[in-house]
Amino acid sequence: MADKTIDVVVAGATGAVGRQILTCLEEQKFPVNNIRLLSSSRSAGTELTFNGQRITVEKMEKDSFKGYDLALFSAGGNTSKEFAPVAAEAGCVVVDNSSAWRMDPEVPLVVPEVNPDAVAEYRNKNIIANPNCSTIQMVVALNPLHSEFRIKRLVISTYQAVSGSGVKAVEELHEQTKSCLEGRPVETGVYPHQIAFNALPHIDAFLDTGYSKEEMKMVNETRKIFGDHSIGITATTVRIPVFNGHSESVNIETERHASAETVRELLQNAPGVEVLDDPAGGVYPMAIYAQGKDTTFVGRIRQDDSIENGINMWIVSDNIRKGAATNTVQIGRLLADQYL
Ligand code: 25A
Ligand code: L14
Repeated sequence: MADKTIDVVVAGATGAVGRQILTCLEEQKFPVNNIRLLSSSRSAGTELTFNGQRITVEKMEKDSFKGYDLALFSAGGNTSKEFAPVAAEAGCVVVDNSSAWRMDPEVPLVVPEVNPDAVAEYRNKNIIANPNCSTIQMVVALNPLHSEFRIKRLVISTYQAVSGSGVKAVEELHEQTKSCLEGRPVETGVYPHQIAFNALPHIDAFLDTGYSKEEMKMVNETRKIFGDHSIGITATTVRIPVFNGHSESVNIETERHASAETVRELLQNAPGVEVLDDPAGGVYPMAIYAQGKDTTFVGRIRQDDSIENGINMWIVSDNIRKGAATNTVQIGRLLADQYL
């Protein structure tokens, strides 16, 4: 229903993603009627601004969701496991940013540019999952190639910003950088090693296989979003000392042949994508350029001559925006327009 207004809860409102969700609701002119902001007891009482109004953040409780239509969650996996079913039971549809529900076969995992129709499956549990940031930007860029040429295999290396780990990680990079430059000892907290002037091949926890959970999210979530479990996917995910914006090197093997020129043209017309590809002229996607934008930027598109049907590309997006808040609010919009 086009003219209806929605009563919205933002759970984890004080976090890096939660604050961005508020901005995205404003920017996308989401038809908000009442809005309620929730956090842990640590941040309850904080005042945040939404559409020019000061709103006091409340501690999330089991009865926080009654009478609300839509809850946008970004409060970490454990919080989502505990509270998303409570909100869902109260009749409030949850769009969840954490990894808690993504691989539940009854919960749709949605990127609006790729599988918008999956939103309808929210009815199973009243929960929709928002994918991992690295996965979202990659599938936005790869969807047109998969449709046209069918992707057989992906080899991925990521260069991920610290903002994905929240506000404290941003402060940690800041402090460590200052300490290094001023010759003081470096203190670690969020990350197991110094992140300033370093690269850590370590995001989220390691599994017995030697892969990290972040790497396996890229494998499993990509297959689920494309609805194609035959795609071979292998990833190495790396944290680098960038504040915001994830970059990815992706090697793609397709079933049918695609020239670099055809891929470039295809992506120039793809929703949510902007091609920046004049390397000799210094034009290619960069984290500092993607910062603050909702677009997924693609460049360095070139043939991989080591195999018959191969393409290499470089994909960059703002991990807090399209990788999290923007995508969540877009899913909320699809729900609001069709079902709420
Ligand atoms: O488990 P997952 O799913 O893998 O997710 C792990 C983390 O990833 C982020 C998110 O961090 C999450 O904590 N994340 C989730 N989805 C993401 C995505 N798609 C994603 N990142 C990128 N892409 P975050 O910083 O974005 O958000 C954390 C928010 O969660 C709130 N929260 C935590 N436990 C909660 C809860 N809310 C309700 N109930 C709970 N039980 C959290 O609120 C935040 O809003 P907060 O009140 O705990 O703290 C927010 C502010 O408080 C400051 N702060 C926190 N701890 C301390 C502190 N200050 C001083 N000392 C501290 N010890 C922070 O500065 C922050 O601003
Ligand atoms: O959404 O960068 O599963 O530390 C959890 C790890 C988001 C990024 C998720 C990071 C990720 C986060």
